[in-house]
Amino acid sequence: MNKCEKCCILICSVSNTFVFIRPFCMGMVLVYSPISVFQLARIQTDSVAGKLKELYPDVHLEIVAMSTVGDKILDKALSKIGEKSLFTKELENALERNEVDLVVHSLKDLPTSLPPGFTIGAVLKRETPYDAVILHPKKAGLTLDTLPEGSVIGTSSLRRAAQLKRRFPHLEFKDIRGNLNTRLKKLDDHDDYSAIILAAAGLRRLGWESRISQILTPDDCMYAVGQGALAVEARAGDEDILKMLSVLNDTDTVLRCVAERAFLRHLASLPASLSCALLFSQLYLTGAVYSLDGLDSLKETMQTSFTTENQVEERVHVGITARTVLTSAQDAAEKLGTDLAALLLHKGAKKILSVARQLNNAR
Ligand code: DPM
Repeated sequence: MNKCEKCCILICSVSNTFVFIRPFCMGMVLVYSPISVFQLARIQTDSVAGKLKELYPDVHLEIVAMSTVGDKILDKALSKIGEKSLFTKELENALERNEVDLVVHSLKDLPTSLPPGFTIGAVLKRETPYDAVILHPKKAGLTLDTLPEGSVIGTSSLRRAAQLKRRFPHLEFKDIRGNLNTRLKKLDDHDDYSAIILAAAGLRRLGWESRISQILTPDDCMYAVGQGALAVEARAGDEDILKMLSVLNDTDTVLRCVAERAFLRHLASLPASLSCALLFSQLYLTGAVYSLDGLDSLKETMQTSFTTENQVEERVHVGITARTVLTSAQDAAEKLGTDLAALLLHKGAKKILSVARQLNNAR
């Protein structure tokens, strides 16, 4: 089957699973049964595909599922796997071989530096970046504050456990593995956990919003870099595809995520978390690092303002090529993230992070 120059393929991934979408020229008939290994990955792919179809009605899409090395390590917490590229390598290989043209990811699962030859061509409008509490049905009506002493909360995120331990010292935190469906089942079918913590965005996309009993604001738990935003990866030299993708960019989300990813890249950290707001051309970034026991922490806030200088250049910021967003604003956002990380490092973040790293390796 010939592929039109302007046609492309999307791959979608969320932590464990990846789905490809292949758009073909108008008039080409496709018979393909999409396999959805992981429901959330498929939903995210469909949403990006839907937007592309609206913008480019002549493009036909095909969805293919693919699993990766990371996919097969189900018995390990993400924090222990450490290497985010385990979830992206096979997909990038497929991109490189021109078998596919686009990959849809949860931005927070993408490393802050991509391998040469790849770029994030679009960052879509962020859903809520906050974490959410899902209670065991028997605990209905309670909150993290009112759950009894010693209640067990399930999370494999060091970031969540470190912050929540500090904020709610009467609770215990235990690992919980598997994809979101498995975790909900583990919560509901047994009495091991009183509640679990998951990203509100993932729950919303899956249509499980009704299970959210509490949204954690940054005072309780700051979120992960890029949480809630979808990113589309492509070949860095693929002009046609990058042009197609650029219209999907959401300016606010791009600027916030550039600052967040610059912060993480400079910190190269474990439980780094943050909150970020963009108001009237002012970008505010609060970043923090926590020790795993939740006892030690450092938190700082910085802000920057954007000039309105009308300059859009081809430049990559922390792996993102956002052609529709002012370069000067992206430069300022990247500098804000780097400066905030440098400030935390100057104040002693390194010590907290190296202890956190050792403790995590020993777990
Ligand atoms: C990353 C973390 C987790 C995911 C670590 C963190 C949670 C790991 C776990 C980097 N990726 O947040 O501190 O609980 O074992 C992931 C989810 C989503 C994307 C699920 C979730 C959906 C939300 C989104 C896993 N990746 O965080 O509950 O698209 O941002």
